[in-house]
Amino acid sequence: MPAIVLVGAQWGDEGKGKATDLLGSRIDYVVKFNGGNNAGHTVVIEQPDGSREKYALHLLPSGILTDGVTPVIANGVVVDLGVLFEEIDGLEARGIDTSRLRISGDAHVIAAYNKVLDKVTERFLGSRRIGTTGRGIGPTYADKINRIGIRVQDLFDPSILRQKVEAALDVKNELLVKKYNRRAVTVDEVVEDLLQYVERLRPMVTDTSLELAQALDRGDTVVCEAGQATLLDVDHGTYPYVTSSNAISGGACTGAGIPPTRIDRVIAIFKAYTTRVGEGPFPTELHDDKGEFLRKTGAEYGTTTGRPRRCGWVDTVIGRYAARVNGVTDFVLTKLDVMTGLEEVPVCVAYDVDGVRHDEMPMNQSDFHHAVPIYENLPGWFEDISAARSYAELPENCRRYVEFIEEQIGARISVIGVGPGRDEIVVRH
Ligand code: 2SA
Ligand code: GDP
Ligand code: MG
Repeated sequence: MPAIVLVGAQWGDEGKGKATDLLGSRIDYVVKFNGGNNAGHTVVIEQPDGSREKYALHLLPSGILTDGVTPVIANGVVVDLGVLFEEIDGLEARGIDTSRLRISGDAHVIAAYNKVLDKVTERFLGSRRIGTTGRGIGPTYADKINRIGIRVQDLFDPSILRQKVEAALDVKNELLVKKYNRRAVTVDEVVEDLLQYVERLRPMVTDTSLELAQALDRGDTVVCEAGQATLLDVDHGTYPYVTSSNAISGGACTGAGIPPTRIDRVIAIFKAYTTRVGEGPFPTELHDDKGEFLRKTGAEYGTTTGRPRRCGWVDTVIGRYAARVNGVTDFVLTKLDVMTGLEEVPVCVAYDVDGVRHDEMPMNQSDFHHAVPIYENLPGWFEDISAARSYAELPENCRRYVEFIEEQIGARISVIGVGPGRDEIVVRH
C-alpha cells in the first residue's frame, strides 16, 4: 500500500494523531506536510503493565512513536526550531528514539518576530480576531508567499541568512514599530537565535521529496498526516477563520512534493460530534448543557493552548463536503463512545438559510454564518461501548447512528473509535 493521506474532516482535533499511530507497524514513513506547532495530536499508548502513557505531539509527526517508522517534516511545514528540539528532548527523555527524523531544507522557520506579530495582530483585531494559537503560523506563511521567508537551508549559509533576515526586517520593523508600538528587532539577535540550532539540525536536513519518491519506488508505505483540518484549510475552509496552510489532501502534493498520481488512499478522520477552537461560524454549536456534556465527556480542551473547544452535534453537510474536496476513500469515525448516554442523537443533514434548504455547503460565507441546521433525531444508546471490538458488539441504535452518517456523507466508515487507547477501535472494512 503506497501513499496514503490522512486528513481531518471538520475543524481539527478529530483524533488524527491516534489514527496515524494506529496504522503504526504497517508504515515506513509518516510525513507532516502543513502547519507547525499550532497542531496538537494526542496519542495514548497502553504499557505492558496496563498503565497508559499519553503523548502530546505538536511539531513532530505521530509516527515518531512507532519503532522503525521514519518521521518526516516536509517542505510545507513551518518550523519553530526551539519547539522542535524541546519536543525531541522530551521524547528522548521518555525513551523514544527520534534519530530517524528528516527535515526538508525547503521548510520555512518561524522567527521570533513572527510569534510577536501573530499575538499583537490578534490583539489589535479585537472582535475581528481569528483566535489563532499565537505560534507565529500566519505571519510565517505570509512571508513565504511574500518571498521574504527564512528557510531551513538558509541556516547553513550565514551570509545568505543575514541578507534574508535584513530583507524581512525591513518589512517587519516597520510594522512592529510604527503600527504596533513595539521595539525594533535587530538582524544580529535574529541571526544569533536561529544559528544556535544549526549543528543539531544539520544531520536531519535532506531533500525529503526525493527521499519519499525513492521510498515509494521501493514499495514502502508513506502516510502523509495533515495538521488542522478541511474547514481550517486556507482555500477550502471557513475563510478568514482558518489556518494559513492547505490542510486538505491536495496539500500533501504541494507540502511534501508527492505527485497526485502517487496517492492511493485518502482517509478522513471524522468525530462523532463537532468541535472547533478559535473564532468563526459553526452551525451546529451548542450553548447548553448538551454542549457542556460533549466537552466534559470528550475532554475537549486544546492540546496546544488548553482552550476549551466549542462543541456541537455532528454535521453531515460538512462530512459530505470533506468527502468531496479530499476525495476520501475511507472515513474513521472517532469518539463514538462520547455519545453514549444521550436520549436522542441529532444529526445535521442540511441547512436552512433564510428559508432556503442547502444540502451542500453554501457558496457564500455570509450564508454559512447564519445557516440553521436541519436535524434528523435518532434514538440514542446507554450501553458502554468502550469494550466493543467488533461492529456486531455495538448496540443497535449506535449502529443506526453510524450507518445514517455513512449514508449522508456518501463514503464508507471503515474504522470506529470507542476510546482514546490504541486498541480501542472497531474495524469494519
Ligand atoms: P493558527 O494558529 O494561525 O493556525 O490559527 C488559525 C485557526 O486555526 C485553528 N487551529 C486549530 N484548531 C484546532 N486544533 C488545533 N490545534 C490545537 C489542538 C489547538 C489548541 O490540537 O488542540 O491547542 O488550541 C489548531 N491549530 C490551529 C485556530 O483555532 C484558529 O481558528
Ligand atoms: P488531532 O489533533 O486530530 O490529532 O486530535 P487531538 O489529539 O487534538 O484530540 C483528539 C482527542 O481525542 C485526544 O485526546 C485523543 O486521545 C482522543 N481520542 C481519539 N480517538 C478517541 C476515541 O475514539 N474515543 C475517545 N474517547 N477519545 C479519543
Ligand atoms: Mg489537535
